[in-house]
Amino acid sequence: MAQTYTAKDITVLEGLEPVRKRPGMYIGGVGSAGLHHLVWEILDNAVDEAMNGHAAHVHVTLHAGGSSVTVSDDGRGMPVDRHPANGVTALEVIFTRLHAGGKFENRTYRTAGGLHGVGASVVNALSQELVATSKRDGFLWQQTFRRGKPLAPLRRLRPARGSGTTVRFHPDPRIFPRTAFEAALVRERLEVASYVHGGVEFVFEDETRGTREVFRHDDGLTDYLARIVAERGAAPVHDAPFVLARDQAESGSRFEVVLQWTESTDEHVRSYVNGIPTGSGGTHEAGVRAGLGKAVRNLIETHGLTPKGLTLTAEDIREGLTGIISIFVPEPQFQGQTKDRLNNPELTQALDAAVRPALEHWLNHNLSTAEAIVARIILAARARAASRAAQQSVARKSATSRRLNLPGKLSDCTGSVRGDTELFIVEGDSAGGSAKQGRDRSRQAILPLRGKVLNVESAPLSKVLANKELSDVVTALGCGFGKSLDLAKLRYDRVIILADADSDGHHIATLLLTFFYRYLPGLVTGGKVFLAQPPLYRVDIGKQTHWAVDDAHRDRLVGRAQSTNGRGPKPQITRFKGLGEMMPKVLWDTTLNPATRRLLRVAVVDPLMTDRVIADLMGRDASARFRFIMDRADDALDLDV
Ligand code: 0RA
Repeated sequence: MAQTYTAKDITVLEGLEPVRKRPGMYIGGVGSAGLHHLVWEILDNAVDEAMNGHAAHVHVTLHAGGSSVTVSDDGRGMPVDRHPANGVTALEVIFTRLHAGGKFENRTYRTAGGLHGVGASVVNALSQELVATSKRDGFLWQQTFRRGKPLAPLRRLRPARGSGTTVRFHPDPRIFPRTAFEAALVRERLEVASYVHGGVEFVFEDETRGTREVFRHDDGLTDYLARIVAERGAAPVHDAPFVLARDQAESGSRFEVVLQWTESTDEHVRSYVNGIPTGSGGTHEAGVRAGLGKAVRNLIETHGLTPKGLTLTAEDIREGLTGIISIFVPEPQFQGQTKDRLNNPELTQALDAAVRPALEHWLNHNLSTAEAIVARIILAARARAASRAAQQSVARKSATSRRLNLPGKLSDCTGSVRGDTELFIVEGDSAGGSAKQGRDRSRQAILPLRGKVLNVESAPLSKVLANKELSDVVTALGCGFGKSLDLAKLRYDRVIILADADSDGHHIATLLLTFFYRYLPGLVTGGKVFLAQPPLYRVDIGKQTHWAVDDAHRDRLVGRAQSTNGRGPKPQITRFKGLGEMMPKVLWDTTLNPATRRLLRVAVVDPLMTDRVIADLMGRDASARFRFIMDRADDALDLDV
């Protein structure tokens, strides 16, 4: 028995000799990446068992000292039966025969062509010691190897319930200059695996630090997406993400795609192939992008949402998109210097063909979500148009000065109090004068604007950029605009439009809001824009003075005075012609003082509706305006002409 074993042993050693001679051919190198390949290789076997539904737990231990790892799973256990011809157990074959992996290791998906996916025998060949334990058929079975060579035949240890596989190994210091594993790398790999294989529990026990972490996400990629969106701090544009999972039995591949649009100005898509990140993307990402673009364009076309004069590019459609693509294929092909780009050509077509109809269907069945996404895309297109022009203008200006040149008309706050600062954009120079005198100069800045602001909705871009009043506003805000808008650079905590309480004032506020929404949308959606509420009437009742913001407010004040005072003093009502008439002290008391004033925060409740109303009311097409007015004619009760 021992004799026959020795004879067989020699052939086995011959089998693994090439691995020890040229380890780089099998694991890429003997540096840190090669060393960690050993863990990924053993881990992949356990994950595969879980992925196929046979195991629910994968447990990884980094042992004290850092140079030994144990991977165990509660799957079916490695087979221990003997091959009828040579009497060698299946377990021993798995660890001693160089093969491309596959049926013995039960692997469906190879993690990477050439590098990993070489099989447990390669890990065994490069390990000083490896102990394989299988629980199966009512017993615990174990075999120990040294540098790929069995120390003894497989031993039946003791009766045991259940099933599973445990592999512990120490990399060979004769092969690897450094044999200590990095806990952070292992941890990261397990965490990603817990999202990519939703429902499987991964435990990482790090004896080098005495920590134990459990990773488990029953909603897999959906959980991962929620985490990425939260981490990136980008508000989602819609609640539930788009989720697509497909099993393509005939090609042996399966994939999952989750997508969510956010307010972020960039696109963030992560992709994985067989659980391995594909940092440089590849054919799977290309397929998802193609299908997604077509689905969104079809939706926009079907519902007639295309804005006039605006072309939507593929980048506009994907601005703010956050997504994860995870695909499993039996024969992945990688390319690129770091081998992190998937190159299987058939996958582009397969993913395009799956994503397009599914996403289109989802959008059509979630119309409010679809509208929010389309509004986000239109916003991106407008910002891109603005930024292209802004870049040209910046290029022109940078020749003269690059530093922040605050407009001469701005009376900035002194900044003696940190935080909680406000910029008042004030209609007219005389009102600006009152505001300057009445303000709290430590935290309130005043920018007076002369006359009507340019209507950016119907003006060509060249005119918008050349406009002095608007460029003063942008300079004072300091946060850029268009695609280069950066709210973190905003110089104030609040931007407050202070215009007269009459129709001219409303018009000016509308023009400014149009400018903000089109060129600095983040300012509006970020809740930074407010409307001051200056009074329209002064109501004196005896010795008391009250301020009314509109007619209804005035009538309430008068009515209250008459009911409480009976035949008291007759209220004296003064209508302000404009803010300029107001004494600085009065302006402070009624409009500027944070303790007593009222502010309206500008919010966008329905982006698509907002886009349409601005386009209709402020755009060049007068018939849209006419329709809007006629539709609402019945609501206008008191036309004060
Ligand atoms: C081949 C056949 C069977 C199990 C496995 C391989 C197996 C391998 C590994 C590696 C790590 N964990 C594992 N778990 C299972 C058994 C097939 C059967 O029971 O019918």
